Amino acid sequence: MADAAIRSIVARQILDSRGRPTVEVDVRLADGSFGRASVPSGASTGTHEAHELRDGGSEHDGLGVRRAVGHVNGEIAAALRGADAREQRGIDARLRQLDGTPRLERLGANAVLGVSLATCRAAAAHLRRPLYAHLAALAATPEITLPMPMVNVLSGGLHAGCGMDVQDFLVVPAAAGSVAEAIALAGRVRNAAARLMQRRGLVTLLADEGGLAPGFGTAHEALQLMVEAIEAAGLRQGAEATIAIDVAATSLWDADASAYRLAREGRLATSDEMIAMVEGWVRDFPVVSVEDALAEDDWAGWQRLTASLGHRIRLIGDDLFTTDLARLSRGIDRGVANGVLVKLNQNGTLTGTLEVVAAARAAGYAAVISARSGETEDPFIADLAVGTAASQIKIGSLRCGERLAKYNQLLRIEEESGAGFAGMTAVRR
Ligand code: 2PG
Ligand code: MG
Repeated sequence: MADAAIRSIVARQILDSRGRPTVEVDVRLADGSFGRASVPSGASTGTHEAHELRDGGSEHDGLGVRRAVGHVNGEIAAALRGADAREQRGIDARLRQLDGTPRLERLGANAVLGVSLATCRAAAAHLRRPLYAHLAALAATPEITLPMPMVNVLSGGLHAGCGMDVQDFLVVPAAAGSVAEAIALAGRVRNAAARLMQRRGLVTLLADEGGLAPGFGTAHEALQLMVEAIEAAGLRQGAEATIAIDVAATSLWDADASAYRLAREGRLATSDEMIAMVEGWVRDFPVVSVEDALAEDDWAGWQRLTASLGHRIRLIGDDLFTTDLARLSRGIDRGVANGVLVKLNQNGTLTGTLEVVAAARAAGYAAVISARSGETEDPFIADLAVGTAASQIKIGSLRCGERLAKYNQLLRIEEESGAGFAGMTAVRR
């Protein structure tokens, strides 16, 4: 067996940050090199995502992943034994072929992705390269950079029980000259927001991504608090700290009513009313980026939204594109959005994800690497963001071990790689 040949693949069921089962995979090569990776899971998911295989039944409320684990330990391990771990493209193609369905429904995208990522780590160990450097080689990235973090401050939607209609309000620390500075500035804003909430008698317990959940009735109130927090942190809004929003509008879409249901506001909204609402935010607040302002299949609305605001702010497609090359290509052809949210488990393989980043770059779309609301302590996406020179990264708030694992990895990479910081260049239009 050649040194980089896969000797063994072992999967197990572990828990994610919501205490739900997920897949962890260990890959060992002939020379002893080792790679381990685990798979995240979303709450506000898109219909077109790769398939997460769950067991059903009563254990773990039906959310067990023992079948996916079984597929790794059985069929996948047998098929990949002896394969060269450095050949990521070939490994991922083999995994897709083995599954045989477009959305990895048979083996489970959670099984396939775990193997794909653990193999990449094992290959990096074999090559004695940091993971980000191996990823840069796989992605043929001309020059690696550190991404601008967009840090969650206020949470609603499916990430916070007492939900606001809109899912995420994030701070983008424009004045930062490095990741370390960005984290420090964002931390100041987040802490200021918590103090302002406490002063108003609001509970400051944490939502799924470590953000605060004030449960406001309108986005306007949340944006007002964001601006107050920025100023209380001693920063000038717009110049030194800006705001990003993830509406996660797919979860607001009410198919029966054929409209967006803003439950907290107590009204239904058409696509054009949603667009008008976003236009108002951009007019009144230092908003530089809005994700999923409309639902995953509202292509006509997305076209109008992009025509109205695409030249002023980043419009990012998450559930819209689901890190899928065909859907992103369709968006690029139709002039829809100008950025793509990149989530490994929406795609199902590393190679497929890198293809999406490459297509985005070729079209001048921003690539924003993102965590899921259900995460593990695996920091893979920090290395992915650097290795692909992604302009932004979205990890959640500066709380919770599964989030800090990624922020801390960015800090380590910044120190050891000497790579430059992307800053606001790709965030601002
Ligand atoms: C999103 C993500 C992360 P989830 O909507 O962008 O915030 O949420 O993982 O629940 O899809
Ligand atoms: Mg989103």
